[in-house]
Amino acid sequence: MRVCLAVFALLAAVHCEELFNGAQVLRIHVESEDHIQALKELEEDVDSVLDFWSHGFSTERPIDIRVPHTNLSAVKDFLKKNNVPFTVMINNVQELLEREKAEMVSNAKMERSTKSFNFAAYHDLETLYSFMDTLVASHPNLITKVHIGNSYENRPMYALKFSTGGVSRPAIWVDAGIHSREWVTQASAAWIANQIASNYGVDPSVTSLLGQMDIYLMIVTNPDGYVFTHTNNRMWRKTRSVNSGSSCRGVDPNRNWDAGFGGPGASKDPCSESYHGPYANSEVEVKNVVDLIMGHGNFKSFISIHSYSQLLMYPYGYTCTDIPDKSELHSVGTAAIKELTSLYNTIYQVGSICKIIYQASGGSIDWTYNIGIKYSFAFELRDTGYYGFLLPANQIIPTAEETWLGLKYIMEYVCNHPY
Ligand code: 0X9
Ligand code: ZN
Repeated sequence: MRVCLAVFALLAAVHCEELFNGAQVLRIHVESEDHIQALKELEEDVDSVLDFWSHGFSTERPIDIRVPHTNLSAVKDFLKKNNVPFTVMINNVQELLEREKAEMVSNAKMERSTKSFNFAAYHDLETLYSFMDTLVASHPNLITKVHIGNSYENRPMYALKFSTGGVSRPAIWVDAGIHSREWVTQASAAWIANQIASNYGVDPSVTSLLGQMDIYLMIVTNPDGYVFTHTNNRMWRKTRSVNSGSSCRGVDPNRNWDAGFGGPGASKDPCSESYHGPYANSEVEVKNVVDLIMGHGNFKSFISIHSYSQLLMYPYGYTCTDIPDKSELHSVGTAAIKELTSLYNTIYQVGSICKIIYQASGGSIDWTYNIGIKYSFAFELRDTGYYGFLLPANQIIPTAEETWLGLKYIMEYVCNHPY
């Protein structure tokens, strides 16, 4: 359901916000090939109405689907008729959204009066961007803001570059928020940026790491989508580009990289949440990162942060064929997760994208691996689906803290294993 407000200023503008009253998230437990067939039928019939929070079907993992109130009884009847077992994970999506919004409003008030940035809260793009400026201003010898280009809707895209000198030093890339609705990723990345800045010169391992390598951290990799999640639709995942010949907007920016582009695990339907786009790198947000990586030429590691599911993955996604470095990346991943889990006992799984979740083509880390960036990983942060993308803000800091331990392990390993 959409609610539109007419705003009369100098020009009349209409602002519509998507509401999710009575919408539920159903968790489906696929147990057989018949169940998979039934789900495929459901997906084909109503892909643009249902929102598959997990893409690709397997008996290994549950499948979470957001179902609008109006389709709820039909979908439940369909599942029952086909004997597909399911449970209700989120009873009323709108209720969670309203709680989240109320917290953001009261936090913003608090931040205005105390002139501070609260890491335990979600923020809009403007606030995240001004946080970046403040951080850069207070660490001018360590951090620079690199403008890597603009988004489709012309918003600047910034990476924070942590560097203690040198020319084109070996570097590590970390990005968050390429899927805009994965809010805990942008929020954790902000905390991590601050952590790197304040650990430099204090924590010997961070100090020595930055003595040898640079870190590039992009907190908001899909700024248009992120703004849209605040203004119009909290569930927006894709970019905001116009698709010619369709009224549906946006491309899945994690299906748009030049690795197995257009293959299995991506959709050719512009209305799908996993639409791969007209051609590889069609999305300027992807192209800007590709150009930065190619232009730099000395990235040794590329780490992409998503949510949710609590996974640490390595290539490939577009094929289930093992990569040549599988055993090394698997053991690095396993050791990284051991660090992560040690803090709050958050349980993670490690594996290749294709084997651990589903086949997904056109993903970022497959492309970086194929151009020679061996240490390519993707995280899926908390949780395992209780809140899914709507993780309460009081879990931001614990999520960021544990993720940092995993990340730091990978960074140190990369630093100690030059290639
Ligand atoms: O489907 C995806 O793109 C990722 N899952 S999510 O729920 N965050 O959308 C998994 C793919 C991971 N692959 C890469 N990051 N390359
Ligand atoms: Zn994602």
